[in-house]
Amino acid sequence: MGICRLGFLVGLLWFMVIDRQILCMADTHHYNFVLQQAQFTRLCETKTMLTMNGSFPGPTIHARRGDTIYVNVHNEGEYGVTIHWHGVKQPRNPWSDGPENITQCPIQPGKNFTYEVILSNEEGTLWWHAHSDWSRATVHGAIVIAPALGTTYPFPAPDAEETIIIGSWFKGDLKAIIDEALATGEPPEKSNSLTINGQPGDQLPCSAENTYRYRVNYGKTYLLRVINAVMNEEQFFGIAGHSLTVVGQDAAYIKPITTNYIMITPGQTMDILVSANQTPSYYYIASSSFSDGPNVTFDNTTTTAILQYNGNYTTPSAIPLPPLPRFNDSAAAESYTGRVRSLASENHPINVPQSINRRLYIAIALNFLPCTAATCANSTRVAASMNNVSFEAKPIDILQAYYRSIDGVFDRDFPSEPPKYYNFTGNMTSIDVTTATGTKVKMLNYGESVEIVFQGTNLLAEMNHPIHLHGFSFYLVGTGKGNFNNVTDPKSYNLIDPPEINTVALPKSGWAAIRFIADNPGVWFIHCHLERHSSWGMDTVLIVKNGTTTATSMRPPPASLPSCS
Ligand SMILES: *[C@@H]1O[C@H](CO)[C@@H](O)[C@H](O)[C@H]1NC(C)=O
Ligand SMILES: *[C@@H]1O[C@H](CO)[C@@H](O)[C@H](O)[C@H]1NC(C)=O
Ligand SMILES: *[C@@H]1O[C@H](CO)[C@@H](O)[C@H](O)[C@H]1NC(C)=O
Ligand SMILES: *[C@@H]1O[C@H](CO)[C@@H](O)[C@H](O)[C@H]1NC(C)=O
Ligand SMILES: *[C@@H]1O[C@H](CO)[C@@H](O)[C@H](O)[C@H]1NC(C)=O
Ligand SMILES: *[C@@H]1O[C@H](CO)[C@@H](O)[C@H](O)[C@H]1NC(C)=O
Ligand SMILES: *[C@@H]1O[C@H](CO)[C@@H](O)[C@H](O)[C@H]1NC(C)=O
Ligand SMILES: *[C@@H]1O[C@H](CO)[C@@H](O)[C@H](O)[C@H]1NC(C)=O
Ligand SMILES: *[C@@H]1O[C@H](CO)[C@@H](O)[C@H](O)[C@H]1NC(C)=O
Ligand SMILES: *[C@@H]1O[C@H](CO)[C@@H](O)[C@H](O)[C@H]1NC(C)=O
Ligand SMILES: *[C@@H]1O[C@H](CO)[C@@H](O)[C@H](O)[C@H]1NC(C)=O
Ligand SMILES: *[C@@H]1O[C@H](CO)[C@@H](O)[C@H](O)[C@H]1NC(C)=O
Ligand SMILES: [Cu+2]
Repeated sequence: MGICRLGFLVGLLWFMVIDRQILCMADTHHYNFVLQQAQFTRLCETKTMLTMNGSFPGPTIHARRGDTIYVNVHNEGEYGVTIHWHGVKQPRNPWSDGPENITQCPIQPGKNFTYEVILSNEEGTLWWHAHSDWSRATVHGAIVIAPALGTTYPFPAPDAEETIIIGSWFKGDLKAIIDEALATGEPPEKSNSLTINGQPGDQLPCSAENTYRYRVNYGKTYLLRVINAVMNEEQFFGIAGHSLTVVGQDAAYIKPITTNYIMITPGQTMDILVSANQTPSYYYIASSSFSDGPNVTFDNTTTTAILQYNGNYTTPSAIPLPPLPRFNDSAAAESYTGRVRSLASENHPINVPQSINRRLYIAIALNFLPCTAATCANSTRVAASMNNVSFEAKPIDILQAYYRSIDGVFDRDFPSEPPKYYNFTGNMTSIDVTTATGTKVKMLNYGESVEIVFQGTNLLAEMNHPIHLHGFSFYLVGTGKGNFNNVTDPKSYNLIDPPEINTVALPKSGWAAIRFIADNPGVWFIHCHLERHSSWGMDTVLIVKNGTTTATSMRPPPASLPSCS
């Protein structure tokens, strides 16, 4: 029994005398995770791949709001891997955040590392995933965060709940795919199908028998925790014949949205209520890609699962599919995304910075660079950048280099605005498609109110990009099309109930403005969550300096961090 439960019993007594104050200390949980090779058969082929504990998706972590979770990760695989706890803010504790060579070096085969995953105000659904090369395709799982003891959901309690993870299936070996793409300078191959809870679904070859089925009872309501773990594609998702009531995103509650489909980017999570109120039968749960760039190769499969009512009825001869928007329907994606508002209630308040100390304007672009290695397929290679810097990882983590003042690992001059202004969303014929390269970080003072405007560009290919920030959630105060106008656009900001999220869908040739308080000292990665863009350098790092007290400073490193070879 945890301290929390003891506290709860005492609290119950107090409950009667003290104004509903249930004091409840956070609980701790311990998990053992083992990275290991395992065999899987999908799409008529068998392959051996890296997994957590032999399962795909990997094990679910359960906790309550405010708890701390210790996860000992033991690597029995063939190469070094790190794990990231996506959306967990990790106050003062970047040591356990996980991105490879940003906050730690990889856990090498035969070694282990215990992550201390510190929850604070996250409540709902998050996920964990490997954050080394492309291993996250097969190494990921859910983090389910229930309300703190003595509190409830801000909506009628569901009769049951389930985790729905949308993923990617590659027939080939993930490490070989990305290693080869980076060596040749060519775009990596696309996945062979999307999956729901590890299964392609019966629209795809050899997949009928194991299609994921979720059984429901007529008249009950279900909470679906939907996670997009896909590698390179944003998703449209829906359930035939059923409306979705979205109540949470990225582990923060939102004002309920009733819709027939969602658009969910890699990295995002959405909590959705579904009432089983239709004629008992079978209905497809389906997901297909939203990819609005010109001539972009993407996984165009539709993955399905079956929502299957319990009862005595004739098995339908045809199962209905939900009508999802077409793959390039930016308007459908943006209209769904534009509806999201924070719950912003008394029990779930928000704290949007109203005045700003620090402004960053970051242009996001795809580029070409000269390809000079012997392995290059062409004289150019595909690259990507933020503010005209294509990020390059180093063989030692930035956090350690910062903490131990090791010179020569990173530079502190990541630009606060694009080095050259041009019509970012216009005709690019005369714009230089190359980019600088480097390991540049942006330094922030503790406690600053930060606004970052991400600017999508039309360089090589305009498209929606899911931009993820580690160490924080942020308020999405505005989005728009075209070039950001720093005089007129802020006038339309939502400073009342903007969504509090950790991954923002930056509209195609548009902009997105986010705000947060830099109250988490540490080293925090920012990157596009389309894995190929991140691999090409669409990344940067924020370093938030210590405040003036211990409670506003980074914690010291744990005893046994993986060593850098
Ligand atoms: C993972 O496997 C290890 C070793 O078999 C086991 O001790 C641990 O409980 C498993 N973890 C989960 C979350 O299933
Ligand atoms: C984990 O690694 C530590 C050294 O960092 C070692 O002492 C310990 O035995 C390892 N635990 C397991 C389960 O391998
Ligand atoms: C897309 O590809 C086609 C055929 O290769 C080409 O004609 C067209 O210009 C391309 N469109 C863009 C926007 O790059
Ligand atoms: C998906 O794309 C492939 C080409 O990569 C094409 O042959 C196929 O018809 C497309 N399928 C669908 C359902 O659009
Ligand atoms: C199911 O319904 C059929 C016809 O409506 C009936 O014959 C059968 O006994 C029912 N089975 C059960 C298990 O209720
Ligand atoms: C989407 O793609 C189709 C071709 O597959 C094209 O006909 C249509 O114009 C495109 N729509 C938009 C909004 O680009
Ligand atoms: C690179 O070269 C290969 C053939 O070697 C060709 O098929 C491909 O289209 C080229 N890619 C680019 C981006 O030029
Ligand atoms: C990270 O550093 C290790 C050395 O500890 C190195 O082997 C690995 O290639 C580096 N990873 C990246 C992405 O640079
Ligand atoms: C930028 O380019 C777009 C698309 O061509 C155009 O509509 C817009 O007017 C241009 N903006 C400026 C300021 O030139
Ligand atoms: C883009 O600019 C080039 C030259 O600057 C011009 O030749 C071309 O017609 C323009 N394209 C569009 C779509 O405006
Ligand atoms: C607004 O944008 C212009 C360039 O368009 C830039 O020169 C100026 O510094 C910006 N002002 C602020 C407050 O960011
Ligand atoms: C920040 O504060 C921590 C704890 O007080 C201290 O160990 C560390 O040296 C300080 N500086 C940096 C750069 O982390
Ligand atoms: Cu991430």
